[in-house]
Amino acid sequence: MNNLAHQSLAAYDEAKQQASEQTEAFWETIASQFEWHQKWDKTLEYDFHKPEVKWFLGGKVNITENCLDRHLITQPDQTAIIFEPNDPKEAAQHISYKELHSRVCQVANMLKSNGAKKGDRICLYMPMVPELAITVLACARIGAIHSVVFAGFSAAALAARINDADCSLLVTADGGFRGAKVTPLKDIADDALTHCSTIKTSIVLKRTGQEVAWNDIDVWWHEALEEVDDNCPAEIMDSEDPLFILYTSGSTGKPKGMVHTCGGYMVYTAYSFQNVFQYKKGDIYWCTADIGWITGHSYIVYGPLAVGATTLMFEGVPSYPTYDRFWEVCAKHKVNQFYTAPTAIRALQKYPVNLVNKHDLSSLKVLGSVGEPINAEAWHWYDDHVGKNKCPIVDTWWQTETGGILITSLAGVTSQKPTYATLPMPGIQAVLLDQEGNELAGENEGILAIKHPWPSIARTIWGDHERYKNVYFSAYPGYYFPGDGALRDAKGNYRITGRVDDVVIVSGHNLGTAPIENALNEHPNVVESAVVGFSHDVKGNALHAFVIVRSRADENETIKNELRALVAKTIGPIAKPDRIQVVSGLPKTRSGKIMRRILRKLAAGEHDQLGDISTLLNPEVVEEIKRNS
Ligand code: 7RM
Repeated sequence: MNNLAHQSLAAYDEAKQQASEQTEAFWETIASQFEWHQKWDKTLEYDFHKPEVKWFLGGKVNITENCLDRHLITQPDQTAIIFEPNDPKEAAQHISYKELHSRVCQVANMLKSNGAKKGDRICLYMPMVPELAITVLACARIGAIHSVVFAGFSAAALAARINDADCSLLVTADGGFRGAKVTPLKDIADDALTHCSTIKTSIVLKRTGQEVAWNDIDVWWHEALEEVDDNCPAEIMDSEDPLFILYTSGSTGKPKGMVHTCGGYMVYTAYSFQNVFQYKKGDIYWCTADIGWITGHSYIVYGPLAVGATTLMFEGVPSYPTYDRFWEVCAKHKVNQFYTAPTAIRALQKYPVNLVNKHDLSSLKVLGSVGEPINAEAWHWYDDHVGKNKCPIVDTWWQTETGGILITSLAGVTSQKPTYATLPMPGIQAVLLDQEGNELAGENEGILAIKHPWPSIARTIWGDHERYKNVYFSAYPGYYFPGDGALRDAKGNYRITGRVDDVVIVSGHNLGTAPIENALNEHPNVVESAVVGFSHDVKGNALHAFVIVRSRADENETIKNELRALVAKTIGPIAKPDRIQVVSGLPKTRSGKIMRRILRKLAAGEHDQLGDISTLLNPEVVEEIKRNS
């Protein structure tokens, strides 16, 4: 397994060269280090025009044998999962590989005895407890396709996802702890199920002990588990059989069920985990994401377990019981690699730095960032106060659709550059395109695209291959189009500048909203901003800027004039927003991404057409924006 790792710049350069000159041979070498029931007979078949991508064709594999069984021989007593509960007074749990294997097999048998079989879709609506990771793996064990729905989503969002994939089984819990709040998961699931006809059984884990209503289809987890043993041979899967569906929001309302498959996903998540974080045997690795997101799938569960790592799962939130919980947990478990999101860093940065400094963070070796561009201020705060300027920071760019990290530095191996994700991983052919789809050379700015498939690219959108083609392969034929813009320095380092599907045409000029936001954010009193277009009699479209200022006292005409001047100076007078609205927050998804679709509706005055806003992190700011517009 350690042959996956490039531990020096020379080894990295060599891998990169091989991966670009003999891409298939490169991935064959990596893939050979996993356990296959039968080796593949063709490495890659693809056509981005169709589009179709298949890796390791004819290979037979089960990802759980690679994440569990093979470690039983080499390190049965090694901790696989450390569980840190929401309440710091509740004891942490350490689950060894041996125990995890046994519990996964038991749950797999429980799913089977409740009717699940290979190819069935199973919806998981659960809190961040070990049983969630165990159920994910149990599905994979029996070849059932898991669809994890983040436990912060509403009944309507859950029902839509269950129905889209015709799930036959639901696994949920009575409730979930998150900070001072208790989420009534079973109540929400019951509500959702009144709109779903395909669910035959709902298995309910007892977590909070709260009272719940009981229906004919409900089964208690602990009772069902008593009926089964832990002997469950792994289902032999084809490389290209679906492993899971994970929904991601699209620019239209309906979520896209991205489909990932067994072989390629396994190979790429393990390879990227090993190399990006430079994990060493015995290290404690912590990714603060929720398993409801792709980051949790790839870099809490599958990637780390595939390489035999110890992965920490945290049930709570960074602010509970106090704003130093992250640092307290790092010190308590002697975390070596810490991977979080810029939105969390920015939130914690507002509190006295003593909250960081009072904890012993000397175990930290590597810091990671994911989910959105990391601004310079947050990058340096993270570097200075958390990493004490001795931990490399990996700024990892990737998507639900890419399955794994595509652009990043490798911790301590390749150079970092603040606010830059830096270089494409070996085997990843990133390019910059202009609006017409011509490749741009050298130092430049443009639309990010990927030229050649990598093993963990999503294969389709569940039930809608046409949409998969339209969204990712039609704008620039022959390329995978992720929807992000980027700039590239003379050394080939990429800085992701933001989404490019938010282009507004003002008086015939194409304006990316991301560079305008960057200009607004340069103002010392601006914390964050979002710019959207609205229709305008004369210009066709005009710009509406939503701006969060450092202090409400800064809200006056002077700052608005300064902001207009700043945009005019940085981009040009044409980019000056017609409207600048000071707000206390921006509507965000639970993973911290600004919901521009909602801001566009607000800017257009279409207050009644916002759709379901209950899945937002902060639905209350929408009300505030409405009141003040
Ligand atoms: C992993 C994840 C994907 C979108 C992507 C970008 C943005 C993610 C970075 C980033 C700048 C980064 N999956 N994004 N990572 N932007 N730098 N390091 O977040 O499907 O939920 O979102 O997130 O816009 O297209 S995701």
